[in-house]
Amino acid sequence: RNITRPQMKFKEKVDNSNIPFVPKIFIKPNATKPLPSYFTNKQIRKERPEDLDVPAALADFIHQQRTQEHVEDMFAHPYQHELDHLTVPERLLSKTEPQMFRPMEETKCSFIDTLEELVALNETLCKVSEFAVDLEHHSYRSFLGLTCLMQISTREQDYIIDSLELRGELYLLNEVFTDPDIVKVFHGADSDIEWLQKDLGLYVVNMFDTHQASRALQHARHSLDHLLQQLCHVKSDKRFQLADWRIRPLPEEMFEYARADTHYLLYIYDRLRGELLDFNHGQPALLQSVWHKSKDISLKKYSKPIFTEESYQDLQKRQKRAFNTQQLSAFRLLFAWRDKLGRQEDESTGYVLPNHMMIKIAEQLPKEPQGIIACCNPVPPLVRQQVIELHLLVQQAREMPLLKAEIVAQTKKGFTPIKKADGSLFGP
Ligand code: U5P
Repeated sequence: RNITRPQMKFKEKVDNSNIPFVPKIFIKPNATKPLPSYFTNKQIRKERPEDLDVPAALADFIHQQRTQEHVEDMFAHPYQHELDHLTVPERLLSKTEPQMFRPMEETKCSFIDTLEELVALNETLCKVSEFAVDLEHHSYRSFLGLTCLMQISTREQDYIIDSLELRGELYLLNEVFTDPDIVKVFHGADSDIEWLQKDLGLYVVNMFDTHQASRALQHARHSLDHLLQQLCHVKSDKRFQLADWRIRPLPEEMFEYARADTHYLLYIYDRLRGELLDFNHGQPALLQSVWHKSKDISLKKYSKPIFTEESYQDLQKRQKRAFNTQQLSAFRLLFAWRDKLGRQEDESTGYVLPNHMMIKIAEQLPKEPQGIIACCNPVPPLVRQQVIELHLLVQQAREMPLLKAEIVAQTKKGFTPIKKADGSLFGP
């Protein structure tokens, strides 16, 4: 099935530049400290050099145009102050009777893909004291990834929000997401918090992470599946976890799967709060620690992958094999090529050229373009399209002089080093 790229319809183009991520926020509901002028003043924002290749340009830009204060504002967590001063109210630290979830069959589930529906949902959420949230994300056909769906459940109803369609409007939910009187329940929010910032400009104040609760309770396993089985006696299947969530209209099965992720979560939250209190004979210390851990996760800041000349090292260090000078050179060149093309075409680096193929090319240093193709199965479309360019990079790497020890090692494997006209030695 051919899925049209959702990025094509985004009103605000995706920013894959090497400029660090700046929060997408221009209104700050529930502020106890106002948003810095950088975000509210359109004029200042417009001056951002969107198309420049940084970090060099970023450095210039910082020096020329901004006071240090502006720069700190730009990269700070917009709700740092509110989160630092958040205290857990008494009612959330004391024992309450768990409220049973409603049977799935009797619960309404709305699909939200218009601004009107979103505004109505926001109104509904303003009136509740807690709701559950989860996201589905796609990371293969996009450089930075795409938040495709947001699931929300109240005690009454489930909602599935098309966060591709409403990408530019979902910031409206900051009104409830940052309201300290409304608890937002997540399971394993680490990635969710970053995705909310990256795609939707959303922040969370007053969050409870059931994954952190499960850890504090030293359960045998900390997955949502496990909690669903233990506490709700429902069998979940993770068949669609890695499905392509960009697909529209959303198939019935995926719709049902997505809603189950939040449908039971408020009940699980109730039960785990009870367990955390029981664990310490009614003392709230352990429960308090889960609120704190959850707050720390809310304080996480999304940061964009920034390319530097050293970026390749992380991946290279994870390899067991030792590259010689030429192989390492090829690896660096391929890594830089892949990063550049991924940003330009808005594709993941894994789509442009998967790690194992990149390593194979660097290792084998094919003499012919056909040899590069032979390292890849199946051949990624952009590799096929740019095989001449790739071949030039491999050739460039082959021109690097090998160290004496590397030549000796190669000779032992049956290769004969070649002496160049200038006397230096060449590998095979
Ligand atoms: N996800 C992964 N790998 C995993 C589990 C989840 O990439 O092993 C991503 C998927 O993109 C999925 C999203 O859409 O996390 C949310 O997962 P869940 O919270 O619905 O389980």
